[in-house]
Order: sequence, then C-alpha cells, then structure tokens
Amino acid sequence: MKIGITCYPTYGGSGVVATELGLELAQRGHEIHFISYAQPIRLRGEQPNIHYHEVEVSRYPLFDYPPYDLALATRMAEVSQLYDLDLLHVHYAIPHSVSALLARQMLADGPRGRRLPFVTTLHGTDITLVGLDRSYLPITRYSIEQSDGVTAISNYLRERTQRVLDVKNPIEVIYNSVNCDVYHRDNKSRAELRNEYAPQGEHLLVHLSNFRPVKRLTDVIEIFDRVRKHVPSKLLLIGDGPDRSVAEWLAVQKGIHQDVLFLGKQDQIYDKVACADIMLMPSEMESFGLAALEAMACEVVPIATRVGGVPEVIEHGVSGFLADVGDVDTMARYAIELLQNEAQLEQIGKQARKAAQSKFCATKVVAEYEEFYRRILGRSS
Ligand code: GMT
Repeated sequence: MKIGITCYPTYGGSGVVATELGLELAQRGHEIHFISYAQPIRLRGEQPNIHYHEVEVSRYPLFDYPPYDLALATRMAEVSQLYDLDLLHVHYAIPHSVSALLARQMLADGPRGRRLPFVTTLHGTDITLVGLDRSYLPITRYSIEQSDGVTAISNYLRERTQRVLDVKNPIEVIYNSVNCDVYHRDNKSRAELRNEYAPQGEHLLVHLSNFRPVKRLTDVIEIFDRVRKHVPSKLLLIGDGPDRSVAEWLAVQKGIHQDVLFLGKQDQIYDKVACADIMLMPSEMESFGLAALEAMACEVVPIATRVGGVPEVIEHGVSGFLADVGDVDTMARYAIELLQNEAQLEQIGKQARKAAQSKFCATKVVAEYEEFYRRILGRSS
C-alpha cells in the first residue's frame, strides 16, 4: 500500500506512535509518505520506502495566525496525486483530520475525480482537552464523523469520545505498540550508563515526558525526594517543556538537585530508559501512557497513576504499580519497597516485558493497522 502519514513531528507520544508505525509499515514493504511541517523526531537519515514531504507555511505579514491546516490540506492533495497514495492516516484529530477531509474533497472534485480515504487516530488530548474547547469541538466532531475509519489508542479513549463528543462513526481500538527488539534490556549499555549516571551504585529512577502540567512533574520530584531518603538513588528526567523550571526550583529547594539529572530532549531514548530500575509516570491524565509501555519493554517497572487508559497498559501488582493522582506517598512507598527487594524488582520487570510482548508488540499491532487499512480500502473502492 502507499500510505500518507501526518502527525505532530515534535516531542509527544502521538508523533512517536505515528513515526514508529510508519517505520514498521515501510519494513513490511509499504511505501510511506510523511507529510508534516518538520521531519518527525524519530525519523533520521535515508530509509527504504520512507519519504518525507515538508509543508511550507507562508509567513505573509497579514497572517497573525499562519493557516497551517490549509497548507497541510494542499500538500496532502498534491502528494496523494503525485505518488498515487491509497490512503491518508492522520494522528491527532486537530487539525489533521480537517486537513485530510479537505484534501479528500479537493481530489474528489478534481479532474480525475478520485477518492482518497483517510483514517483518523485519536490520541487523547485531541479529545480530552482540545476537542472540548468550544472553538474546536464542532469541527473536531465533524472531521471524526467524516473519517473513513477512526481508531483510538485505548478503550478508555473510545468510550470517552463516544460519550463526550457523541460520535456515531464506529471507533476501533488499536493499542499503541512498542518494538520489543529495539526496546529491551542490554546489559552492556546498561552497565555503561549506570556507571555514568550512578557511579556510586545508586538506584536509578526515570521520567520521560514533555513536562506539561498534565504530567505533574513536581510530583516526580516529590516522589523522588521521599525515595532518596530511604534508598541511595538518582533521578533521570528525559524531555523538556513548560514545567521544567518549577521542577528545577523544587529540587533546589529540597536540596536534592545534584541527584536530579535533566537530560533534555533526546532523539533515541531506549538506552536511557532501559538503564533505570523504575519509571515514574504520575500524570493527571493519560489516554494510554506510551512512556510506561516503552519502560515495560525494557524491564523497567512503571509506577503510575490509575487514570484514563493506563490500567489497560499496566496491571497493578503484576506489570507495575498504580496509585491515585497526587498520592505521592503511596507511589514513593511502592518505589522504596521495590528498590529494597531486588528479587521483586527483577520479577515485576520481567512480567512487565512479558506483558509488553504479548499485548503491545509492534508486529501484532502493525498487522492490525494493515488489516484495518484493507477494510477501509475495500469499502472505498
Ligand atoms: O501527553 C502528551 O502530552 C502528548 C500526547 C500526544 O498526542 O502526543 O500524548 C497522548 O498520546 C500518546 C500516544 O498515543 C499517549 O500515550 C498519551 O497517553 C496521550 N496523552 C494524554 O492522554 C494526556
């Protein structure tokens, strides 16, 4: 198949999911065309079957708000025509599904009158936050209803979209996935990185996000502060975003800043995640929690909040631990107990990887997308 993929190319789970999906599909022989304003962060160098088409957004002085969605729709239609794409797959409804809808309409009304179906994958904040803003809600709902196929990354998100947006178009759940060959424990690189980050043999906790308020970065610091009082440990913070300075300030106030390592945004994160013992994900909301899944594949035990789709990813007490939002004492207690019991830490880590392999393995999930695309194409021809 020839598939156009659009996503937010910068730091964020939906862009990562879209890029990894495109890479897997390309490996399986499909021709993949990424259409976006920048090259997706995890897409580097020349790769077979992968093409990237940049969307140029005009900065004409009249435009206080450059109309990216229109430039995207135009590029989608051009690329689809030029490379004879079979379908478009957009990740994150706003504004991508609206642009895809316009592109489909342009091609249908064009000289060849061709039909270009599009699939929308809902990721979370496109529904739970942005989609509920009155200025976006009607158009978000409309573009979802108009999609030739809709998927959501968890049962939670499907139910929430149906309930809150009253969407009638069927929504299929296709979970996010992880490539367990890439995300795994590599003892050599793990030893090297632990030597670098924790030279006195301390335990390592890790957090990975875009540091937005929904991630509750200060809870990560609070949890770590409690853990550090009982177990010698260091905290790796991967990512960057609006809450970085408040977290830095809190770490300084608590006198623990020398043990909190801000690693910034990283292109490839698997080795840095895999060298840790525990991943902290105390988010206010997660429709899925991709970072936790990536940790699980690396045998790193996730301690997270019981919100949104997270319980579909982490089975409490089996593949990680769950607590209520803001309950930093309980999350710290789980971490301390695990770090003081190496056998349990190792056992839960292995169970976490097993869960990642059996339920969320990229090979299985990519096949589900292929099958979904075929069904959409069958219906559209
Ligand atoms: O959570 C974010 O800040 C980023 C956002 C995105 O769209 O990039 O993440 C959402 O999509 C991820 C990939 O499907 C999910 O793993 C996250 O749980 C989801 N975030 C929320 O629901 C808050």
